[in-house]
Amino acid sequence: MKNKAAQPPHEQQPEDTPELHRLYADFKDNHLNPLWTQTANLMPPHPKPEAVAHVWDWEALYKMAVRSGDLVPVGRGGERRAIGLSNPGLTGRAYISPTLWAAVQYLGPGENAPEHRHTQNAFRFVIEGEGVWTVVDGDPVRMSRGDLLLTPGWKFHGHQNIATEPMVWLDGLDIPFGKQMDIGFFEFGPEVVSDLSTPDLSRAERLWGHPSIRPLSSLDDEPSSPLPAYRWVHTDAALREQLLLEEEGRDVTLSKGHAAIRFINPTTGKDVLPTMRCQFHRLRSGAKSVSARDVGSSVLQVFEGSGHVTLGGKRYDLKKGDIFVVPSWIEWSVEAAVEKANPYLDLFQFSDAPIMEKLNFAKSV
Ligand code: 1HN
Repeated sequence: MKNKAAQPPHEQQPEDTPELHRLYADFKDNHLNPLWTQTANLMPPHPKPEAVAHVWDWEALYKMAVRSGDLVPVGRGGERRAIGLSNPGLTGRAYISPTLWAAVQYLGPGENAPEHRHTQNAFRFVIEGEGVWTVVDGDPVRMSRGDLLLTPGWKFHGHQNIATEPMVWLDGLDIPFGKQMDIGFFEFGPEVVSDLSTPDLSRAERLWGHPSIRPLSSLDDEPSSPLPAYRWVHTDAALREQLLLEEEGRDVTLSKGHAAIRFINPTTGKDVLPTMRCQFHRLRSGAKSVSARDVGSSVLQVFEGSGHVTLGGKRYDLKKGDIFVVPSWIEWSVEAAVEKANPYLDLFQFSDAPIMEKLNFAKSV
């Protein structure tokens, strides 16, 4: 290799000769690929994601979900009427980031999504509507506005809508990560959900849904939360009280006017799922979050209110239901609009932070 001292090391390349061409052709024929032609790409000085920042408009998503409801049956084979959000930088794949899958799922009145199970972890977040029960390992779990519902890996799950209205919600899964790692197993369950009852609370919530209390019959740590539903009444109260305490002069918020919570697995105090972190943010009218930059990717959905997000220096308007992705190492912050109708900007967030932390790749500034 010629040593051109004036160039940075990663730009040093060999002299272009016929022998070199023959060597490269032999590499190709023998399924080899030399590092020196792609060092800068494989090892950039900081993360340079292929995924790009992007905002999806809820109104447009909702209308297309309704059209899918008219045209596409839900049942065995396709399994779910879920429309994946495809990052414009990850073309051809329904991946919102290299690790995360986000979709809007539509279930019409009276419809039933058959039971199945897979290794991949999943959750649902309900932006509006009611009348759907998701049956997780035989336990019917009510889905209502503002609720976070968990479907940890390998638990059977199906959904039924008993209402006269359709319901649309956000699905989050670790599908891209699982696909890259080749970890996936999948099995069909019953075509109709195994328990058609519609209790207000699932059995697992009756067992696990009491603040900081656990049953003595289950003292072992579990990798995923045994609590299948995190109810809006609790989320809302936790956020409201943070802001009230702040008003009373207590230093309990992330920054002025920015309340935030993490949903946790009651057996460990850690994240609800092994691969995904779920959090919720509330910004008081006019408040702005501290600018953040993290290794790993995040997806957020506006639950209520409006404002804007600054992603990599570009400003995007946000209104109810809009979904945006924050790729790795992209600087971002959100700001709540000053509007009469809504005193807050409420945002649901999920990320791959548990993966980054477990593998010791997490980094934030
Ligand atoms: C799945 O099981 C659901 O259960 C939603 O609602 C989306 C995307 C890919 C693979 C499985 C669900 C999914 C999924």
